[in-house]
Amino acid sequence: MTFEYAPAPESRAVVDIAPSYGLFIDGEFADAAGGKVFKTVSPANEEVLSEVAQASAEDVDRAVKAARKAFEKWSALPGAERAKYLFRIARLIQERSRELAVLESLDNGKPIRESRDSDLPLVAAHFFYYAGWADKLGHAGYGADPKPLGVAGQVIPWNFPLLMLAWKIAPALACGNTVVLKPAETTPLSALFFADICRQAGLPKGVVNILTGDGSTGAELVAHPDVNKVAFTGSTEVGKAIARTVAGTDKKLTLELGGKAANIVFDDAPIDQAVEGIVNGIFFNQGHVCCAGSRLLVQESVQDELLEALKRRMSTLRVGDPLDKNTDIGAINSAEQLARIKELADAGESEGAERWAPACELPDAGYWFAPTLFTGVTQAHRIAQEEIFGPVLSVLTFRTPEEAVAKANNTPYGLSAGVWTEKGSRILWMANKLRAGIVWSNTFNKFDPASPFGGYKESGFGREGGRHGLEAYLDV
Ligand code: TXE
Repeated sequence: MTFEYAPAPESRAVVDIAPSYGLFIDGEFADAAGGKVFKTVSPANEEVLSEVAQASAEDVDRAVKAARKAFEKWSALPGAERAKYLFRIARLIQERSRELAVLESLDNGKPIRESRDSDLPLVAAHFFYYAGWADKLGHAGYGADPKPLGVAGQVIPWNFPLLMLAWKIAPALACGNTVVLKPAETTPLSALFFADICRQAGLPKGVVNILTGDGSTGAELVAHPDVNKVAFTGSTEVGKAIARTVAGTDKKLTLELGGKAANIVFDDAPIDQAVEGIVNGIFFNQGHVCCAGSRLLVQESVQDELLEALKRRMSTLRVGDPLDKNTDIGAINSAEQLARIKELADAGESEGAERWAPACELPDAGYWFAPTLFTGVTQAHRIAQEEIFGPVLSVLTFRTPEEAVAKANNTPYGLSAGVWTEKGSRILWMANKLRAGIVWSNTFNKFDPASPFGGYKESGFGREGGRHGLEAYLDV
């Protein structure tokens, strides 16, 4: 099936993208020492968006020194003064959210409807929320006068570039730390735009430093001896490597890693509502979501009815131009990620699961993957165990709540889960039994800056968001 929809793209002319960007160190943009650069492309058509500096070890050192110097004054400011800067940043994000939403969709490939209606509002909300804490840290439950840790080295992924930046930077600054942040190599642009917002907000020099670069820059940053706190969101593999680097030092560490969430549907759940939740759970942001509901566990008695409704709904999803307001599923972020998704989907087929996708025409250029469903999946299949991080749903069945819990918990991960049932007592029972940091009921992918977020097992440790998120940036 092909879809015809009004071509009403949010114009790319909304945002000015410079042909090249430097590193943001000590309040100034500067070329990388050694002059290395890399290109960032739009995954929707492989167009080069800009050329960005690749930070070297020398740049990392310079940024950490700038952050260290800024820490003395920043940490000594009264909390209410730090709050003023954070409120100013939050308001500037709101004022410039149209530009930022377009930039994010161009660099990442996500639908403009999502960057405009989900990412950007949450980014601003995060800064507002933590601005509110800056002068109330003595009331956070960590003692009368908790102290900031110092310089935070933060490494973030490409799936929610600006939102992950907000999750990392807002609490760090509210608590009085200074920051050196490295965005992912495929999505550096919104972080550089944010650097400009920091300047516009009058943030003192060196409080926020942005180093673009690849994994080697991230590795230099987390290993730097003058970094006091490391915060990482990304793959479990790199998270483990970072944990090894940090082990034996006095750095504090929080890790937000992968997931393989179960979305569990009981036979008494309203089917239409559950279908919407399942679709949102796995196809939001092309499935590039650590808490994505990538395994559907459906009670056997409603399997046929649910799958029929789900396939009908999947057939209405529009895949295409991220800047088109009607698009539901945008581009896969990179050729590497597309290859990973393809490899796992092929493994699903070769291991014996049944593959289904609605007919949809994918653009010729760029990186695309149709929304895909696998039935007949067993717990041993790779697509039931490994994070695919793409628009691919694996369906398993269960008969009893106990079986649902056992299957849901049978992965190395423990980030999130969803429970669909009309029975309140069952929701509470399930929430206690599921080894997942977040359990949604009769909804999915709901976020709020006041709610702590984080996982069990190989999904990492530490919590971001809410009052609990302050603890990662304070000596208590
Ligand atoms: O992640 P990486 P990738 C999962 C998802 C995806 C897989 C690989 O399953 O398919 O990871 O994605 C920086 N020291 N998630 O390769 O490499 C890197 O430059 C320090 C889940 O993109 O972990 C980038 O800024 N930093 C996840 C960031 O780490 C290093 C989100 C993430 O990249 C480094 C992303 C090193 N040695 C992927 N090597 C989630 N939890 O949401 C790389 N980096």
